[in-house]
Amino acid sequence: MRLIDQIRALLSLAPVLGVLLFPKLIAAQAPPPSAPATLPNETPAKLNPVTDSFDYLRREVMIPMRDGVKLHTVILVPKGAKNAPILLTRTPYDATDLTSHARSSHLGPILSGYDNATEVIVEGGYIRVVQDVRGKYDSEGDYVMNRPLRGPLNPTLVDHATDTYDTIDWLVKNIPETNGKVGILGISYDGFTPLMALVNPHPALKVSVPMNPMVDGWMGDDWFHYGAFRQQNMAYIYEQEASRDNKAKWWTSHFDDYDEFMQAGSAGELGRRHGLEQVGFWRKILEHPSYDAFWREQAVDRVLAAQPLKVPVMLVHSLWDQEDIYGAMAVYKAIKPKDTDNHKVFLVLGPWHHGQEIDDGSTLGALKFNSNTSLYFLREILRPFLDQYLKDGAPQADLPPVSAYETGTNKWRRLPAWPSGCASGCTVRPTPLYLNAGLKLSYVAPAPSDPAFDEYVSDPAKPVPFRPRPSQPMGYSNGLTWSQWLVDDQREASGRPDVVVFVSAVLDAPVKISGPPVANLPRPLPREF
Ligand code: PG9
Repeated sequence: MRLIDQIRALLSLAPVLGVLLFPKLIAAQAPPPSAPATLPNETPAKLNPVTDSFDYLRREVMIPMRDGVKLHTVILVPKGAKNAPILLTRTPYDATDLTSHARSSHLGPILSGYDNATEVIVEGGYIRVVQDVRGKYDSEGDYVMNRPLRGPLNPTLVDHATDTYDTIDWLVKNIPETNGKVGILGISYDGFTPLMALVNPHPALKVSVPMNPMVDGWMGDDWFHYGAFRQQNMAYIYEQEASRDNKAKWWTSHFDDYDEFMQAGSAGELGRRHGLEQVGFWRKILEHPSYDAFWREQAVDRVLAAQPLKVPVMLVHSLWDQEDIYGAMAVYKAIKPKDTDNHKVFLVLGPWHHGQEIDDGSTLGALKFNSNTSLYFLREILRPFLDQYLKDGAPQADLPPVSAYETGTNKWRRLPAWPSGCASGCTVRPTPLYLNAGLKLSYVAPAPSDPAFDEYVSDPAKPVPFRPRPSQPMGYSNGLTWSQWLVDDQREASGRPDVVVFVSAVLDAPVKISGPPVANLPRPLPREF
């Protein structure tokens, strides 16, 4: 074999020879197969939050109810608090989220937003407690929409009244910084739970503030308005019940909700296309379209009318409440007669949309008020009202039975009762307004010779939308104006041939309309075709 061939043969054996002759050298260059490469994990096995700089303490506990179910409860204690009262909210809308609105070492920013009346809580030095109701988010148990009281609609041993009692009992025994006094407050669904708390209340419950509460879902709160089903709530029902943490989201096939509903043809069909019959409350809606025992027996105004009034209540109502315009006034009518000494039932009527009382109350749509009506409510009405019942030694609040904001004059009125269309001591006389011939609105009743009716053709295939299209979904974010629809400019609809508009003569003096308007509409006379 030539020398060059011998050299080539050796070189071809080099890798093998290398391993045989210099195993250590090879080994040093690459780890043996048994020891995989590692790079230390930079995430600690358990992070210990450092909150020395915080002005509050955060505790999260699972409070056991009488049936053993534990409810997730967030407790926020101002640092250094002693003998501090507790303000409790019980919510189906995620206690963790409601107490984490900002990443802050200060109590105010993390509370800002829904339900919290932050100014009152923080400036008042209250201990803030927010709890996931049974069956939602981090609480255990089963969820039932607006869980009825124990009884014909709820055969179990537990309801929101018992869960509130058990929660308060635990709080006053396990929060050393408290003075043992508890107030409960909240908006909407979270305004429904403060009403449930009034049934067999815990002795430590000293005050309840239901704001824009859900009271009767068929008559006028959320689900129906006097029987007219509010289809836009289908998304809420789906998201609120399809999963414990609301992660299952509703979807739509049209930008304009009007098209979505018209294309489906009916709410039932739209529900079927979303699989909505899988959630219990939708099945109950389908089973109970009329005002039957299912709705009557859980109507909170009826429930409370049958209960003794043991705890002072401040009902907060928004004059333009686009979601629960019925509830607060219905409860006021039901329980006010029990308040014989005028010291237990208070009512606030503000120029707000749903929940605006804890937001900016300077304007509503095109309406401009001369001040931030919400801040006035929080500081001059709610704060003294809560303090007097919850803070040791706090003064008696100088509050009238009814605080009503009078739009137009932009004044808060102190009234003895509601409605009170005139000074105290007089009887309230409603002023009739008549629909006259020629589409005239008048204080004068139509003459017998006037035509008996006006008429127009209404095409069910072209229903009149309650808002200008494109019909936006419900919601408070992304620029949606859902909250303002009760103050929309409706001139666009008034031009439709299937919309009749009655117009008064030009007003020659200011007109004040207060109290609940009552519409007496004769049964429509169907035309024989
Ligand atoms: N009352 C509000 C609501 C309930 C049900 C459907 C839609 C809205 C609320 O609790 O926010």
